[in-house]
Amino acid sequence: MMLRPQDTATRDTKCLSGMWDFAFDPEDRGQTERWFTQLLPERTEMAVPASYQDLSTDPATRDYVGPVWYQREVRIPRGWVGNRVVVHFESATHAATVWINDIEVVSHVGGYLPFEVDITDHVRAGKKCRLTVRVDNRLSFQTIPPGIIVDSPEGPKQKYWHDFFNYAGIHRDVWLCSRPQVHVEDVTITTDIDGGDGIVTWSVLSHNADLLATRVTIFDDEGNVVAEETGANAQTRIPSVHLWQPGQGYLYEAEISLVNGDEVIDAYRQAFGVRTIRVDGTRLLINGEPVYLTGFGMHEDHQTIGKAHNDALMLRDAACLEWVGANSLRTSHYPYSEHILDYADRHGLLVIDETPAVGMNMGLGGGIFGTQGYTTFSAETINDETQKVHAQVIRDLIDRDKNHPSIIIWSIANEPESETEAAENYFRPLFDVAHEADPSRPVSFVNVMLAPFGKCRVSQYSDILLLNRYYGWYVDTGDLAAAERHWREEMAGWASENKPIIITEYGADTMPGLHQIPAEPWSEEYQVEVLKMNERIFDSFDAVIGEQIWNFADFATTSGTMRVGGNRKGIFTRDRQPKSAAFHLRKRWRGVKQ
Ligand code: BDP
Repeated sequence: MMLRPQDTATRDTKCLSGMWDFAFDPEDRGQTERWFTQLLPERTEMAVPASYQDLSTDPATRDYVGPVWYQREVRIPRGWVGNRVVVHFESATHAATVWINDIEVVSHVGGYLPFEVDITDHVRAGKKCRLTVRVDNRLSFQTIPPGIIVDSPEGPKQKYWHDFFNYAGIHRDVWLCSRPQVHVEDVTITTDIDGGDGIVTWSVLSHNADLLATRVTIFDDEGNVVAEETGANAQTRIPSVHLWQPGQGYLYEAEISLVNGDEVIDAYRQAFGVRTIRVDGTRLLINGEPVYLTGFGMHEDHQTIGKAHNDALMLRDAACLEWVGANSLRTSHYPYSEHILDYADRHGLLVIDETPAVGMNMGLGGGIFGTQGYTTFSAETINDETQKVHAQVIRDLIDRDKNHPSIIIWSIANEPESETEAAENYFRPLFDVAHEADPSRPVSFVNVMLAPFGKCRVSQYSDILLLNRYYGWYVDTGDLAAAERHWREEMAGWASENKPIIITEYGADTMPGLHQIPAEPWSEEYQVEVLKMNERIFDSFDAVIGEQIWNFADFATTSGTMRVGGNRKGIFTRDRQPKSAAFHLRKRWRGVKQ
């Protein structure tokens, strides 16, 4: 339950991004030595937002395991007297503790979702305060995603089972916000269609507003009022509604006001789109019409800034998506910056929104990551406590993202172990958690090749089948005839389930500039051949309603003999230039499939 920082008639924001003081704390002394009470010892400078790993040329920075400290001075604007003052973090990876002057005000675990705290009692309008944040990049079996720390003579090493670099730091903007003492705390908007009209239903939660009325005014995208209604839990009708459609992200805005007669005590604006989502047999219907998804699993990953959000780089990604004809993406393998979802809302991109539950499969990658020999689900590894954290991250994700029309499916995990009884017991309740938190969208998880058709015990709970398959790469490497035969056999099984199927990963590592005929793995030609082989299969099964290639762009990973400067399965390079496969896709996606 948390609204976004916003400037309205009753709310102000001040962005705290920029240069901060920064210090490593390899011996974890900062808390006992009370670093938050003073200027950080041995401090350097750090940019916020950014991952700190790639800003230095020192390997110790890149491989650092443990807490780091961020600090800056903040002046509370003098006009904020009488308001609540809140500090809001869009994300800090993976755990953070925050102090205002000498007082600890909040701790949060989970690297990809926002948190905030009301600091009114610790600050004064017009005066300065010291803001200190301890950010910890360590993963354990009780974090999502999981990892383990291995001690060594050189110091601790972080191991994990997911295939992207463990970037850390303050990755998104930090905000100082003001809001009235009496204020809106949460809003949930759902929509339906009745003939040509839109039905908009909302539920507004407020703090201390018992004596006030809740007024909801709905504006179209030119700012005209199209409906107005009073009530914290109410409904209204938009006559001749402009629907939110794939490729045409029409947005309305609801202004939620707490009013005392004519006086507006608090105002918050929530964008929304009017659209419906329904699964019907093997079809996914948006506004009653079947959709076919084209696009990618992506990463928040860029040169130098790592996992930080940057609007300019987002626009370049968006331009590449549009150029190649993608109408969808998956936020593999964690919740992305809300600004990406806003973009998707405005442009009608379809989003599969994923939790950070990745690398929960000890059958996979142990060889690559050098961490074999664990059991995925056990009292000592991924256990009941992890499951509680996982349930909470599902709730928090849905709470943050529920009002985005672009989100059409919740993915509760990527490629977990799913062929065992332990996996079934772990996941069954998590599907309920997601359905309870949001009855309006399909819930799924991404199935891995180790749990093929007939073996997977978790996909029975999915509303839509999301499959990752590397025929022609990790199996039948270089043998596309066998790959096609095996893939077709397996697909026939899944297609008999009478559920829609989206292939959420397929592809091949490709070194840009490596050319070979006949095509062999790693060449640009082979990547094209792998796509074509997959497409022949997708086009011959009616139940396949989407194709998302792995990956949109090359990205950073941990070191490994199968990773050449990171994962090279991108259709674009890490600096967002096309490989040959991009031209093939552009023809396919901008032609027949749309
Ligand atoms: C899948 C994972 C993805 C990896 C990909 C690969 O879901 O994170 O990057 O394979 O190996 O197992 O390229």
